[in-house]
Amino acid sequence: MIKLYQFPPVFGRNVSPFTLKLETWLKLAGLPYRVVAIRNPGQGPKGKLPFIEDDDGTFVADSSLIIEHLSRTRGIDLDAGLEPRQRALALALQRLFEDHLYFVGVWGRWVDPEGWATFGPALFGGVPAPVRHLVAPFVRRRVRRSLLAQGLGRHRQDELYAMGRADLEALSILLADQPFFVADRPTMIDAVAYGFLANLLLVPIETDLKRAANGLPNLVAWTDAMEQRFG
Ligand SMILES: N[C@@H](CCC(=O)N[C@@H](CS)C(=O)NCC(=O)O)C(=O)O
Repeated sequence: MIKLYQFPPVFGRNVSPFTLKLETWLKLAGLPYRVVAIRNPGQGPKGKLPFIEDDDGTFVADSSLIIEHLSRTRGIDLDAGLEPRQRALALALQRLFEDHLYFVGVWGRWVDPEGWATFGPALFGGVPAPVRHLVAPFVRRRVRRSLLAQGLGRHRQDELYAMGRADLEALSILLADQPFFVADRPTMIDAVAYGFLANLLLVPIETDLKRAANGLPNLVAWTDAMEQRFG
């Protein structure tokens, strides 16, 4: 069976958007898998989670490359039959989620004092006190440095959240009252969208970004409906 390496749950949930995307894709594809919880992404081939170990012992890292690998080796294509325009829209949306909105969400959890006040204790609460006081600020500083290197971490928080809000409003307009983002059935982009929107809306970390998402009723209803089916 496919072994899926990912972080242990926090708040009883999978709080990694990329890993939740992959789990949702696996459920949509009907592929059985076994979760192996690890805390250190450095154990993976690319230093990030998720990664998988396939039945033949092959390790594959990166949610999109894993989906490509599994689609090829299992002969599964969730996007079969999509028109070029639907595929193009799905790709543009995926880039919005993964290469932009993701980093605003990381800021909300790790840098924004309001988000960190809940996320920090939930993440590091199990670590014994003396070590926790060293490890939590160390990891937080590392994440902040990574956001600076990525570039979005150079903005003021109000500027950054305004960008995130614009992403969410665009998503809300594009989804409109459709049941799924680009087709009349769930496709890969819905796994992506659920991975990110569930992590914003259904995780108890309050930030201005989450409040902005909560102001968009169709995104909230869509995420709740996906949670009923795939949560
Ligand atoms: N492009 C990668 C991104 C994976 C990623 O950023 N994973 C995060 C968790 S959501 C991670 O491992 N972060 C830990 C770190 O960077 O040390 C994918 O699609 O899998």
